[in-house]
Amino acid sequence: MPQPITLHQWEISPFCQKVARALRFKGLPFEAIDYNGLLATRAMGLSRVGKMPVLDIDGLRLQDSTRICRYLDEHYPEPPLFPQEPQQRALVELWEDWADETLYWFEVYFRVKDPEAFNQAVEFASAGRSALERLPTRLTLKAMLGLQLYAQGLGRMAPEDVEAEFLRHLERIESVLSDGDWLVGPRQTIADIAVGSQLLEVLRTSDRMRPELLTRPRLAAWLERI
Ligand SMILES: N[C@@H](CCC(=O)N[C@@H](CS)C(=O)NCC(=O)O)C(=O)O
Repeated sequence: MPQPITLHQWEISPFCQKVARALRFKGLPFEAIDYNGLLATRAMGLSRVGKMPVLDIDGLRLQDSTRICRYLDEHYPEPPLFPQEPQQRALVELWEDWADETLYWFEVYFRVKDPEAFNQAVEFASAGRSALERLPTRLTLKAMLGLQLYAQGLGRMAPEDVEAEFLRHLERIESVLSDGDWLVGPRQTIADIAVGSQLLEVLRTSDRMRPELLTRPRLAAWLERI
């Protein structure tokens, strides 16, 4: 009998959403466990790295969305997340890495710097837990994300410069989509899922950036498809 698949997650994490989308793309049923409120401390013990997502599958415990998606493609090949053709595969992997390592920080930036978006993040991260856990959750999120943003560099930039860089990224995606429905090749790949998971979270939380995402017609239609 196949073992159940368990996704350990924070609902607001674009990396956890990326894995959930990849599992749905493959038609693999899974259970998601949220580590909201003070349960977040337990998430640290799930893997050596301490970050989420973590996936339990086939008797293994995997950490890191990129490694998880690669595993899924190797063991559950249909439909493929990565193209077979080496050049296309390299492009897909570059998009995925760019989404995870660059675009992610803009998502964090808009979440932390916009008070409404931050309140919403605290609500999501406290769902299902005692009201007493809301304040420590708020303080931890603020300190952790604020510190990471500062260390990464975006947290020290002028807001108008961060926004201008983000809009340039959106323009690039809009340009690439003039060539077809998906970022690389004729089919949806992990490139679309990784980039889309970051941008869909910005769309959900940032009142300020939402119009920028929705007024670029090819980008808006592509987000709809994801
Ligand atoms: N490269 C990792 C990044 C995962 C990641 O940064 N997850 C965040 C949540 S969005 C996290 O667990 N942060 C807690 C920490 O940095 O300790 C992946 O793709 O899974």
